[in-house]
Amino acid sequence: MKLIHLSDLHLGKRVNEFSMLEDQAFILKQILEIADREKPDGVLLAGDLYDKPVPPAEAVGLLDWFLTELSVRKIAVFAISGNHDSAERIAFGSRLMGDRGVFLSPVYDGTVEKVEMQDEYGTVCVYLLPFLKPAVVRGVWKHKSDGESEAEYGEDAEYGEDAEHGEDTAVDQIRTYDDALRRAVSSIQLDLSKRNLLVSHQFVTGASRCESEEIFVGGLDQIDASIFDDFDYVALGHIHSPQHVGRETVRYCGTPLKYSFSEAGQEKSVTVVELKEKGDVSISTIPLRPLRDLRKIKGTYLEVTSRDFYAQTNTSDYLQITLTDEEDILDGLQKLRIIYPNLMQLEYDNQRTRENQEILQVQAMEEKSELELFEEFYQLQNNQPMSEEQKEFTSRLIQKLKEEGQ
Ligand SMILES: [Mn+2]
Repeated sequence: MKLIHLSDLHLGKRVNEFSMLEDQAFILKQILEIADREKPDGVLLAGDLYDKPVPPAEAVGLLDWFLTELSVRKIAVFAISGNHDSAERIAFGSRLMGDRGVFLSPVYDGTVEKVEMQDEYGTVCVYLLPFLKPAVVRGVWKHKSDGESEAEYGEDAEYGEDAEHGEDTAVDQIRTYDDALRRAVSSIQLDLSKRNLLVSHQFVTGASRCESEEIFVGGLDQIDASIFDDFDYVALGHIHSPQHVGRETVRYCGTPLKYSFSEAGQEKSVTVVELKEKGDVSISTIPLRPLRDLRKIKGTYLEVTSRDFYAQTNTSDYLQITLTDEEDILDGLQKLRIIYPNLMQLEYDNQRTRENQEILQVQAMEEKSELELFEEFYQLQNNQPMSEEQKEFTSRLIQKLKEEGQ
Protein backbone atom coordinates (compact mmCIF):
# COMPACT_ATOMS: atom_id res chain seq x y z
CA MET A 1 0.00 0.00 0.00
CA LYS A 2 1.36 3.36 -1.00
CA LEU A 3 0.41 6.59 0.75
CA ILE A 4 1.41 10.22 0.29
CA HIS A 5 1.81 12.03 3.59
CA LEU A 6 1.08 15.79 3.66
CA SER A 7 0.37 18.25 6.45
CA ASP A 8 0.12 21.92 7.37
CA LEU A 9 -1.26 23.23 4.10
CA HIS A 10 -2.40 26.36 5.97
CA LEU A 11 -4.66 27.28 3.06
CA GLY A 12 -5.52 30.99 3.11
CA LYS A 13 -2.36 31.89 4.99
CA ARG A 14 -0.76 35.29 4.60
CA VAL A 15 2.99 35.54 5.10
CA ASN A 16 4.14 39.08 5.95
CA GLU A 17 0.83 40.32 4.50
CA PHE A 18 1.32 38.49 1.18
CA SER A 19 -1.49 36.07 0.29
CA MET A 20 -0.17 32.57 -0.39
CA LEU A 21 -3.27 31.38 -2.28
CA GLU A 22 -1.75 31.39 -5.76
CA ASP A 23 1.36 29.61 -4.45
CA GLN A 24 -0.84 27.10 -2.61
CA ALA A 25 -2.93 26.35 -5.70
CA PHE A 26 0.29 25.87 -7.68
CA ILE A 27 1.80 23.46 -5.15
CA LEU A 28 -1.41 21.42 -4.79
CA LYS A 29 -1.46 21.02 -8.58
CA GLN A 30 2.13 19.80 -8.42
CA ILE A 31 1.13 17.33 -5.71
CA LEU A 32 -1.62 16.02 -8.01
CA GLU A 33 1.00 15.54 -10.74
CA ILE A 34 3.12 13.59 -8.26
CA ALA A 35 0.02 11.54 -7.40
CA ASP A 36 -0.50 10.81 -11.11
CA ARG A 37 3.04 9.43 -11.36
CA GLU A 38 3.18 7.63 -8.00
CA LYS A 39 -0.37 6.27 -8.07
CA PRO A 40 -0.83 6.13 -4.28
CA ASP A 41 -3.77 4.36 -2.66
CA GLY A 42 -4.30 7.26 -0.30
CA VAL A 43 -3.24 10.71 0.85
CA LEU A 44 -2.75 11.45 4.54
CA LEU A 45 -3.46 15.06 5.52
CA ALA A 46 -2.14 15.52 9.05
CA GLY A 47 -3.90 18.71 10.12
CA ASP A 48 -3.81 22.48 9.66
CA LEU A 49 -5.65 22.17 6.38
CA TYR A 50 -6.56 25.84 6.80
CA ASP A 51 -4.67 28.63 8.48
CA LYS A 52 -7.67 29.91 10.43
CA PRO A 53 -10.68 28.27 12.18
CA VAL A 54 -12.91 30.39 9.89
CA PRO A 55 -10.99 30.28 6.60
CA PRO A 56 -11.55 32.70 3.72
CA ALA A 57 -13.90 31.51 0.96
CA GLU A 58 -11.01 31.15 -1.53
CA ALA A 59 -9.23 28.76 0.82
CA VAL A 60 -12.38 26.65 1.23
CA GLY A 61 -12.73 26.56 -2.56
CA LEU A 62 -9.13 25.45 -2.96
CA LEU A 63 -9.45 22.56 -0.48
CA ASP A 64 -12.74 21.55 -2.09
CA TRP A 65 -11.02 21.43 -5.49
CA PHE A 66 -8.05 19.43 -4.15
CA LEU A 67 -10.21 16.83 -2.36
CA THR A 68 -12.41 16.46 -5.45
CA GLU A 69 -9.38 15.95 -7.71
CA LEU A 70 -8.06 13.22 -5.41
CA SER A 71 -11.47 11.59 -5.22
CA VAL A 72 -11.82 11.61 -9.04
CA ARG A 73 -8.48 9.77 -9.20
CA LYS A 74 -9.87 7.17 -6.71
CA ILE A 75 -7.23 8.13 -4.17
CA ALA A 76 -8.54 7.85 -0.61
CA VAL A 77 -8.08 10.90 1.62
CA PHE A 78 -7.44 10.66 5.36
CA ALA A 79 -7.58 14.16 6.85
CA ILE A 80 -7.62 15.43 10.43
CA SER A 81 -8.09 18.87 11.95
CA GLY A 82 -5.03 20.66 13.34
CA ASN A 83 -4.72 23.39 15.96
CA HIS A 84 -5.37 26.06 13.33
CA ASP A 85 -8.57 24.36 12.12
CA SER A 86 -12.00 24.29 13.65
CA ALA A 87 -12.60 20.60 14.46
CA GLU A 88 -16.35 21.08 13.89
CA ARG A 89 -15.99 22.73 10.49
CA ILE A 90 -13.52 20.09 9.26
CA ALA A 91 -15.95 17.40 10.44
CA PHE A 92 -18.81 18.90 8.41
CA GLY A 93 -20.14 16.38 5.88
CA SER A 94 -17.58 13.79 6.95
CA ARG A 95 -20.05 10.89 6.98
CA LEU A 96 -21.28 11.80 3.50
CA MET A 97 -17.80 12.16 2.09
CA GLY A 98 -16.59 8.95 3.68
CA ASP A 99 -18.74 7.06 1.19
CA ARG A 100 -16.64 8.61 -1.57
CA GLY A 101 -13.33 7.72 0.08
CA VAL A 102 -12.70 11.14 1.62
CA PHE A 103 -12.34 10.54 5.34
CA LEU A 104 -12.32 13.61 7.61
CA SER A 105 -11.80 13.39 11.36
CA PRO A 106 -15.02 13.76 13.37
CA VAL A 107 -15.05 15.95 16.49
CA TYR A 108 -13.35 14.02 19.31
CA ASP A 109 -15.89 12.17 21.45
CA GLY A 110 -13.61 9.69 23.20
CA THR A 111 -13.33 7.33 20.25
CA VAL A 112 -10.84 7.48 17.40
CA GLU A 113 -12.18 7.02 13.87
CA LYS A 114 -10.82 3.92 12.14
CA VAL A 115 -10.81 3.26 8.39
CA GLU A 116 -9.80 -0.14 7.04
CA MET A 117 -8.03 -0.59 3.72
CA GLN A 118 -7.14 -3.83 2.00
CA ASP A 119 -4.17 -4.84 -0.15
CA GLU A 120 -2.41 -8.08 -1.09
CA TYR A 121 -0.81 -8.24 2.39
CA GLY A 122 -4.09 -7.88 4.27
CA THR A 123 -5.68 -5.04 6.24
CA VAL A 124 -4.28 -1.60 6.99
CA CYS A 125 -6.11 0.27 9.78
CA VAL A 126 -5.89 4.05 9.49
CA TYR A 127 -6.76 5.95 12.67
CA LEU A 128 -7.73 9.62 12.45
CA LEU A 129 -6.89 11.52 15.61
CA PRO A 130 -7.77 15.23 15.43
CA PHE A 131 -5.58 17.76 17.27
CA LEU A 132 -6.31 17.38 20.98
CA LYS A 133 -5.93 19.65 23.97
CA PRO A 134 -5.97 18.36 27.57
CA ALA A 135 -9.15 20.33 28.39
CA VAL A 136 -11.02 18.69 25.49
CA VAL A 137 -9.96 15.16 26.44
CA ARG A 138 -10.72 15.82 30.11
CA GLY A 139 -14.15 17.20 29.24
CA VAL A 140 -15.08 14.27 27.02
CA TRP A 141 -13.96 11.60 29.48
CA LYS A 142 -15.50 13.33 32.45
CA HIS A 143 -18.80 13.40 30.60
CA LYS A 144 -18.39 9.73 29.66
CA SER A 145 -17.58 8.62 33.20
CA ASP A 146 -20.53 10.61 34.58
CA GLY A 147 -22.83 8.84 32.13
CA GLU A 148 -21.45 5.40 32.95
CA SER A 149 -21.69 5.78 36.70
CA GLU A 150 -25.27 6.97 36.41
CA ALA A 151 -26.12 3.78 34.54
CA GLU A 152 -24.35 1.66 37.15
CA TYR A 153 -26.06 3.49 39.97
CA GLY A 154 -29.40 1.94 39.09
CA GLU A 155 -28.07 -1.60 39.43
CA ASP A 156 -25.76 -1.33 42.39
CA ALA A 157 -25.71 1.91 44.33
CA GLU A 158 -22.57 1.30 46.32
CA TYR A 159 -20.48 0.16 43.35
CA GLY A 160 -21.77 3.05 41.25
CA GLU A 161 -20.61 5.66 43.71
CA ASP A 162 -17.20 4.09 44.02
CA ALA A 163 -16.75 3.87 40.29
CA GLU A 164 -17.74 7.48 39.88
CA HIS A 165 -15.25 8.59 42.46
CA GLY A 166 -12.43 6.50 40.98
CA GLU A 167 -13.06 7.65 37.41
CA ASP A 168 -13.25 11.31 38.37
CA THR A 169 -9.86 11.18 40.02
CA ALA A 170 -8.27 9.65 36.93
CA VAL A 171 -9.98 12.08 34.56
CA ASP A 172 -8.93 15.08 36.66
CA GLN A 173 -5.38 13.89 36.30
CA ILE A 174 -5.42 14.59 32.56
CA ARG A 175 -3.42 17.80 32.89
CA THR A 176 -0.77 17.82 30.18
CA TYR A 177 -0.85 17.13 26.44
CA ASP A 178 1.05 13.96 27.19
CA ASP A 179 -1.66 12.76 29.62
CA ALA A 180 -4.36 13.65 27.09
CA LEU A 181 -2.76 11.82 24.18
CA ARG A 182 -1.98 8.79 26.32
CA ARG A 183 -5.65 8.60 27.28
CA ALA A 184 -6.89 9.04 23.72
CA VAL A 185 -4.46 6.54 22.16
CA SER A 186 -4.87 3.90 24.87
CA SER A 187 -8.62 3.84 24.19
CA ILE A 188 -7.92 2.44 20.70
CA GLN A 189 -8.38 -1.34 20.52
CA LEU A 190 -5.39 -2.11 18.33
CA ASP A 191 -5.10 -5.41 16.52
CA LEU A 192 -1.34 -5.82 16.55
CA SER A 193 -1.41 -8.54 13.91
CA LYS A 194 -2.60 -5.92 11.41
CA ARG A 195 -0.72 -2.91 10.07
CA ASN A 196 -1.76 0.18 12.01
CA LEU A 197 -1.32 3.74 10.92
CA LEU A 198 -2.07 6.88 12.91
CA VAL A 199 -2.64 10.42 11.60
CA SER A 200 -2.01 12.97 14.35
CA HIS A 201 -1.22 16.66 14.84
CA GLN A 202 0.80 17.20 18.02
CA PHE A 203 4.26 18.32 19.09
CA VAL A 204 6.39 15.27 19.84
CA THR A 205 9.36 15.92 22.16
CA GLY A 206 12.64 16.17 20.32
CA ALA A 207 11.29 17.64 17.07
CA SER A 208 13.00 20.83 15.93
CA ARG A 209 10.84 23.87 15.37
CA CYS A 210 10.67 26.86 13.03
CA GLU A 211 9.11 30.32 13.23
CA SER A 212 5.89 29.75 11.28
CA GLU A 213 4.58 27.41 13.96
CA GLU A 214 2.70 28.50 17.01
CA ILE A 215 5.22 28.62 19.85
CA PHE A 216 3.85 27.45 23.15
CA VAL A 217 5.81 28.92 26.02
CA GLY A 218 7.31 26.39 28.42
CA GLY A 219 6.92 23.41 26.11
CA LEU A 220 3.70 22.23 27.80
CA ASP A 221 2.34 21.05 24.46
CA GLN A 222 4.95 18.28 24.12
CA ILE A 223 4.11 14.61 24.08
CA ASP A 224 6.42 11.62 24.28
CA ALA A 225 6.99 9.53 21.16
CA SER A 226 6.53 6.31 23.18
CA ILE A 227 2.75 6.95 23.01
CA PHE A 228 2.97 5.80 19.39
CA ASP A 229 5.00 2.62 19.98
CA ASP A 230 2.32 0.23 18.70
CA PHE A 231 1.79 1.94 15.33
CA ASP A 232 3.58 0.89 12.16
CA TYR A 233 3.57 4.44 10.82
CA VAL A 234 2.62 7.74 12.44
CA ALA A 235 1.83 10.53 9.97
CA LEU A 236 2.42 13.70 11.95
CA GLY A 237 1.60 17.32 11.32
CA HIS A 238 2.24 20.51 13.35
CA ILE A 239 6.01 20.89 12.90
CA HIS A 240 6.85 22.64 9.65
CA SER A 241 10.20 21.07 8.73
CA PRO A 242 10.35 17.49 7.48
CA GLN A 243 11.88 15.14 10.04
CA HIS A 244 11.37 11.93 11.94
CA VAL A 245 11.26 11.75 15.73
CA GLY A 246 13.07 8.76 17.17
CA ARG A 247 12.31 5.97 14.73
CA GLU A 248 11.97 6.76 11.04
CA THR A 249 8.33 5.75 10.96
CA VAL A 250 7.18 8.50 13.35
CA ARG A 251 7.41 11.34 10.91
CA TYR A 252 6.60 14.98 10.21
CA CYS A 253 6.37 15.55 6.45
CA GLY A 254 6.55 19.36 6.88
CA THR A 255 4.68 22.11 5.05
CA PRO A 256 4.45 22.02 1.25
CA LEU A 257 5.65 25.67 1.17
CA LYS A 258 8.04 27.80 3.20
CA TYR A 259 5.98 29.95 5.53
CA SER A 260 8.76 31.83 7.36
CA PHE A 261 12.30 32.99 6.71
CA SER A 262 13.56 30.49 9.27
CA GLU A 263 12.64 27.89 6.61
CA ALA A 264 14.49 29.66 3.77
CA GLY A 265 17.24 27.05 3.66
CA GLN A 266 14.90 24.04 3.68
CA GLU A 267 13.75 21.88 0.82
CA LYS A 268 10.03 21.16 1.04
CA SER A 269 8.76 17.76 -0.03
CA VAL A 270 6.01 15.22 0.20
CA THR A 271 6.66 11.96 2.03
CA VAL A 272 5.83 8.70 0.30
CA VAL A 273 5.17 5.75 2.60
CA GLU A 274 5.00 2.20 1.36
CA LEU A 275 3.69 -0.56 3.57
CA LYS A 276 4.27 -4.16 2.57
CA GLU A 277 3.89 -7.05 5.00
CA LYS A 278 3.75 -6.11 8.71
CA GLY A 279 7.10 -4.63 9.75
CA ASP A 280 8.11 -3.62 6.22
CA VAL A 281 7.68 0.15 5.88
CA SER A 282 9.73 2.17 3.42
CA ILE A 283 9.83 5.96 3.32
CA SER A 284 11.03 8.34 0.63
CA THR A 285 10.56 12.02 -0.16
CA ILE A 286 9.78 13.85 -3.40
CA PRO A 287 10.91 17.50 -3.52
CA LEU A 288 8.40 20.26 -4.28
CA ARG A 289 9.22 23.23 -6.53
CA PRO A 290 7.31 26.38 -5.54
CA LEU A 291 5.97 29.04 -7.89
CA ARG A 292 8.04 31.58 -5.96
CA ASP A 293 10.82 30.60 -3.60
CA LEU A 294 11.22 32.26 -0.22
CA ARG A 295 14.84 33.28 0.32
CA LYS A 296 17.27 35.70 1.94
CA ILE A 297 19.62 38.14 0.25
CA LYS A 298 22.40 40.14 1.90
CA GLY A 299 24.65 42.94 0.63
CA THR A 300 24.97 46.68 0.21
CA TYR A 301 22.25 48.59 -1.61
CA LEU A 302 24.57 49.01 -4.59
CA GLU A 303 25.30 45.29 -4.70
CA VAL A 304 21.73 44.01 -4.51
CA THR A 305 20.51 46.52 -7.10
CA SER A 306 23.21 45.76 -9.67
CA ARG A 307 22.01 43.80 -12.70
CA ASP A 308 24.75 41.19 -12.37
CA PHE A 309 23.47 40.39 -8.90
CA TYR A 310 19.85 39.64 -9.81
CA ALA A 311 19.88 38.85 -13.54
CA GLN A 312 20.17 35.08 -13.02
CA THR A 313 17.64 34.91 -10.18
CA ASN A 314 13.85 34.89 -9.96
CA THR A 315 13.24 38.47 -8.83
CA SER A 316 9.60 37.70 -8.04
CA ASP A 317 10.62 35.33 -5.22
CA TYR A 318 9.54 36.23 -1.70
CA LEU A 319 12.55 37.93 -0.22
CA GLN A 320 14.10 39.12 2.95
CA ILE A 321 16.83 41.58 2.08
CA THR A 322 19.46 42.52 4.62
CA LEU A 323 21.35 45.65 3.66
CA THR A 324 24.81 46.09 5.13
CA ASP A 325 25.06 49.84 4.49
CA GLU A 326 25.89 51.86 7.61
CA GLU A 327 23.33 54.53 6.62
CA ASP A 328 19.67 53.58 6.07
CA ILE A 329 18.51 53.93 2.45
CA LEU A 330 15.75 56.53 2.12
CA ASP A 331 12.54 54.79 0.92
CA GLY A 332 14.60 51.61 0.66
CA LEU A 333 11.60 49.25 0.64
CA GLN A 334 9.82 51.07 -2.21
CA LYS A 335 13.00 51.42 -4.26
CA LEU A 336 13.93 47.75 -3.88
CA ARG A 337 10.40 46.63 -4.78
CA ILE A 338 10.90 48.06 -8.27
CA ILE A 339 13.38 45.22 -8.84
CA TYR A 340 11.99 42.77 -6.28
CA PRO A 341 8.18 43.18 -6.26
CA ASN A 342 7.68 40.52 -3.59
CA LEU A 343 10.18 41.88 -1.11
CA MET A 344 8.67 40.96 2.26
CA GLN A 345 11.19 42.20 4.78
CA LEU A 346 13.95 44.77 4.70
CA GLU A 347 16.55 44.58 7.45
CA TYR A 348 19.87 46.19 8.16
CA ASP A 349 23.02 44.56 9.45
CA ASN A 350 25.31 47.37 10.57
CA GLN A 351 26.82 48.91 13.69
CA ARG A 352 23.43 50.13 14.95
CA THR A 353 21.51 46.87 14.56
CA ARG A 354 24.34 44.80 16.02
CA GLU A 355 24.27 46.92 19.18
CA ASN A 356 20.52 46.38 19.49
CA GLN A 357 20.94 42.65 19.07
CA GLU A 358 23.39 42.40 21.94
CA ILE A 359 20.72 43.58 24.35
CA LEU A 360 18.40 40.79 23.24
CA GLN A 361 21.03 38.08 23.39
CA VAL A 362 21.74 38.56 27.10
CA GLN A 363 18.99 36.09 27.94
CA ALA A 364 17.79 33.27 25.73
CA MET A 365 14.52 34.41 24.12
CA GLU A 366 12.82 31.07 24.61
CA GLU A 367 12.94 31.42 28.40
CA LYS A 368 10.72 34.49 28.30
CA SER A 369 6.97 34.85 28.14
CA GLU A 370 5.22 36.74 25.36
CA LEU A 371 4.54 39.59 27.78
CA GLU A 372 8.22 39.83 28.76
CA LEU A 373 9.26 39.83 25.11
CA PHE A 374 6.75 42.55 24.33
CA GLU A 375 7.92 44.60 27.32
CA GLU A 376 11.47 44.48 25.96
CA PHE A 377 10.30 45.45 22.52
CA TYR A 378 8.36 48.38 23.99
CA GLN A 379 11.37 49.49 25.99
CA LEU A 380 13.59 49.37 22.91
CA GLN A 381 11.11 51.35 20.86
CA ASN A 382 10.16 53.98 23.42
CA ASN A 383 13.13 54.17 25.77
CA GLN A 384 10.82 53.74 28.74
CA PRO A 385 9.14 50.79 30.43
CA MET A 386 5.46 49.97 30.03
CA SER A 387 3.04 51.27 32.66
CA GLU A 388 1.08 48.82 34.82
CA GLU A 389 -2.05 49.67 32.84
CA GLN A 390 -0.33 48.95 29.53
CA LYS A 391 1.03 45.67 30.89
CA GLU A 392 -2.40 44.60 32.00
CA PHE A 393 -3.93 45.49 28.64
CA THR A 394 -1.18 43.64 26.74
CA SER A 395 -1.48 40.61 28.93
CA ARG A 396 -5.23 40.42 28.31
CA LEU A 397 -4.70 40.88 24.58
CA ILE A 398 -2.09 38.10 24.44
CA GLN A 399 -4.44 35.78 26.30
CA LYS A 400 -7.26 36.62 23.88
CA LEU A 401 -5.09 36.08 20.81
CA LYS A 402 -3.90 32.74 22.17
CA GLU A 403 -7.44 31.55 22.78
CA GLU A 404 -8.47 32.55 19.28
CA GLY A 405 -5.41 30.91 17.78
CA GLN A 406 -6.21 27.49 19.20
MN1 LIG B 1 0.83 24.14 11.25
